[in-house]
Order: sequence, then structure tokens, then C-alpha cells
Amino acid sequence: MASPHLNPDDAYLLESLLAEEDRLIMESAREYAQSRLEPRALEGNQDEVFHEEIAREMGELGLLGATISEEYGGAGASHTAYGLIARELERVDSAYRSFASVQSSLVMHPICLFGTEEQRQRLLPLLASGEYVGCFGLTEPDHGSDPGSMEASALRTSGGWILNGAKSWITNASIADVAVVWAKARTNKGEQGRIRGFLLERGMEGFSTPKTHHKMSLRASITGEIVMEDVFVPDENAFPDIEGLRGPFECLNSARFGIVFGALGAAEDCFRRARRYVSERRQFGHSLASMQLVQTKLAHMLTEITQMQLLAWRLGALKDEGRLAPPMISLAKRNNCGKALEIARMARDMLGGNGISGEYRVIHHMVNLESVNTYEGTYDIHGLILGRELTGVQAFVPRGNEG
Ligand code: TGC
Ligand code: FAD
Repeated sequence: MASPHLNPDDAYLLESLLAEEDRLIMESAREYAQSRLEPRALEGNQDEVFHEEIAREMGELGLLGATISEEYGGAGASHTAYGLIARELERVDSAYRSFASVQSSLVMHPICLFGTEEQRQRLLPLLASGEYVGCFGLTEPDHGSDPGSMEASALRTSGGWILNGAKSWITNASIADVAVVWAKARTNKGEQGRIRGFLLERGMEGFSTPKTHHKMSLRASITGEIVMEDVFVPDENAFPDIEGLRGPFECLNSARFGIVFGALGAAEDCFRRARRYVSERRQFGHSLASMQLVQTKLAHMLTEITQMQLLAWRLGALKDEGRLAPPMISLAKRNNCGKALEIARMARDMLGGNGISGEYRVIHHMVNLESVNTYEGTYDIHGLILGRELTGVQAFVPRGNEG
């Protein structure tokens, strides 16, 4: 019997382990991403365009809020399926995965988890169909890795809250119909309370979302600020019970989980393109694929990708079994983003001068992954989260400088 060959797209045959339903969702996301997103990706990235009809297209296919129950317009799918969707979208461009991550994990998920029944019924179906776009405001101009120091404030008033402050680097902000915003509750006497979550809707007085310009990464994603000047938010638009950083962090747990699969998709696409390129390109009278240095680069890339796949698959299974602890997500987010960036840089190099052209689509992944490695907790912040878990000592603040 001939020895079986290795499948470079799935070296350890992980896709054969998928539940039938997850596999069907993956295939439908792949078909959509390759046939409908890929043709728009070059223009989107070069001209800084997010084609807004994409929101409804994704909604129609059940790619938004896939894990949310059908009662609220979701697909009731597994967490693994959600990860697989992220992988297929990011295989084309991280911007498309970013759009879906924010909508699903950072907007629909908190509404589902922390919202009132009225908020769930009113907003989730609109977000699931893509009729509404959502955004998530945690980062501020002076507080990124340390959101606990945020300055945005929510002053209690009759029938609601008055919000002031600014959020920066917010995905989807400028096109959002609804924003999940985190701010510190404050009393009239100026005492600061705990962080609370609010739903700001387009049209509220004092709420604006100017677009962020000059981005060199994730250009097919719309990024903006959230500016709040005495915005009155009625009680119906506040999350009733959740207080403290646990609120936004529960959302980040879900989005970071998706990024573990997404970064994998980008790395896989870089590998596939580099492999095809070196088999077609000749130098010194020989195919680049026949050069030893090129072969060991391919071997290195596939080894890293296979490890990334194993991490993602296992993480999905643990989340579906309800056994996932946040540091496990940090380990995989840090690993898969760091490795994806390394693979994208290597692929870019293997394409030589052509790798500099957007037409070959590898440099887009490379610059996108700079954002992916930074947002949702930077590479080093996840290292420090793991460090704290391993030693019991936090090292976010230099020793001797606490407070
Ligand atoms: P710390 O003392 O660690 O925790 C404060 C409270 O939060 C709880 N908590 C968690 N709860 C659930 N899940 C987690 N992962 C949690 N981590 C912490 C914790 O139990 C505690 O609760 P309580 O009840 O005792 O108050 O907080 P810290 O201030 O020391 O945090 C430090 C650090 C570095 C871990 C944290 O601030 C951090 O993760 N920083 C990174 C910030 C970040 O990831 N920002 C992301 C912004 S959103 C974004 O980037 C979207 S990009 C979207 C896209 O386009 O795809
Ligand atoms: P900083 O926190 O200033 O960090 C700068 C550098 O210092 C980093 O290398 C970091 O690792 C390092 N550093 C920080 N603290 C420490 C420490 N204690 N020890 C050692 N090193 C440290 N945010 C949202 O809320 N919603 C969004 O939708 C959103 N979308 C984004 C989209 C894009 C394209 C980008 C680029 C960002 C987005 N962000 C969003 C913001 C993102 O989460 C932050 O940029 C990120 O958390 C890092 O914060 P910062 O940029 O303020 O960097």
C-alpha cells in the first residue's frame, strides 16, 4: 500500500475530527469568504473601504452571533463553529473577521449575557441580521492596556445616566447603530464607583463617532472614536447588574477566543500563497521550491501552523465543554498572533519584490496582523497575564511603584 501523503492544508487531519454541523458551518463560511469577500479584499484594503453590504450578507448566512440562540436570531452553533467562521473570514482579510468579532463577541454577547430581556429582544435580531452594526468602547486615548484606569464617567441622574468621555481605536464606530460603552459610575459628590456597561444608540444627543484616518493596517475595517458629551442614557439602555472589569473582560474572553482561530486563517493563507509562489518562480535556472533554504522555511511554517491548529481545536473543545479558563485563551491568543505575524513576514520575504505588491495579498495579512497582535491585549500583556497566573505575582506595575 502506498504511504499516505501529507495534506499541507490540514497536516494532522484535524478537520476530520469536526462534528458534522461544525464542518458544514465551516464550509459555508469558506465558500462565502472565498467567492464573495476575496474579490473585494484588494480594493477594500488599498482604498480603505468596508463594503457595508457585507454586514447583511454575513447576517443572511448566520455568521453574526453564531453562538447566540435562535430565539434571538442567532444560529445556536457551537463555540468551535464560531472559531471556524473567524478562521475563514481572516483567511481573506483580518478586517472582515474584526467586523464579525466585534458584532458577535463584543456587542451581541454582552447584550445576551448582561442585558435585559427587552434589550435582547429589541437588539439581537437586528444585529444578527446585519441590519444593525455594533461597536465596543473600552480603550481610551490614555488608557489601553490598563482599562481599569479609564476616565469615561457615568453620572447618575433621574431616569438614567449622563455619560462623558472619549473612546479611541474603536472598530466599526463610525458605522455603528449601537455602541456598548464602558464607563465609571460617579455620584454627584464626585465619588468614583465601579465600571458599568451602557448601550448608546445613533442619534442620542452628544454622541458622535469620528473616523480614524491614516491607518496602515486593517484598512478594510472602519475604525473611529466614540465621543460622549453629556449624553443622556436612559435606564432602559444600561446593563442592570454587571459591575467592574469583569463585564468587559467576559466579552474579551470570547473575542480573543475567535482571534486564536482568525490569526490561524491568515497564517494558513500566507503559507498557501508562499508555497504556490515558490513552485512557480524560477531563479538561477531552478525552481525556488527546489532550494534547500526555501524548503526548510516551508517546513517551519507548516510546523508552526500545525501547532496553531492543535491549540485552536483544543481550545474550541474546552470552550464547548465549559472547561476554558481565561489564561488558556491568553496563551493561545499570544501564541497564534505572534506565530501568524512571523509566518506572514516569512511569506512576504519568500515572494521577493512581488511580496511588496498588494496584488499578491500577503503583505496585507502581514500589516493586518500587527493590529491583531496588538488589540484585545498585546502580545506582552498576555505574557504578563500568564506570568501572574504562574507565579501569583502581578508584574503589570513595576515593583516599588504600585499606586
Ligand atoms: P484584574 O485585577 O486582573 O481584574 C479586574 C477584575 O476583572 C476580573 N477579570 C476577568 N473576568 C473575566 N475574564 C477575564 N479574562 C478576567 N480578567 C480579570 C477579575 O477577576 C477582577 O474581578 P473583580 O470582581 O475582583 O473586580 O485587572 P487589572 O486592571 O489588573 O487588569 C490587567 C490586565 C492587563 C489583565 C487587563 O487590563 C488587560 O487584559 N488589558 C488588555 C486590555 C485589552 O485587551 N483591551 C481590549 C480592548 S477591545 C479591543 O481591542 C477590540 S479589537 C476588536 C477587533 O477589531 O477585533
Ligand atoms: P499601550 O497600552 O500604550 O501599550 C504600548 C506598549 O506598551 C505595548 O507594546 C504594550 O505591550 C506595552 N505595555 C503596556 N503596559 C505594559 C506593562 N505593564 N508592562 C510591559 N509592557 C507594557 N479597543 C476597543 O476598546 N474597542 C475596539 O473595537 C478596538 N479596536 C481596535 C482596532 C485597531 C485596528 C487597533 C489598533 C486597536 C483597537 N482597540 C480597540 C484598542 C486596542 O485594544 C489597544 O490598542 C490595545 O489594548 C493596546 O493599548 P494601547 O494602544 O493603548 O497601547
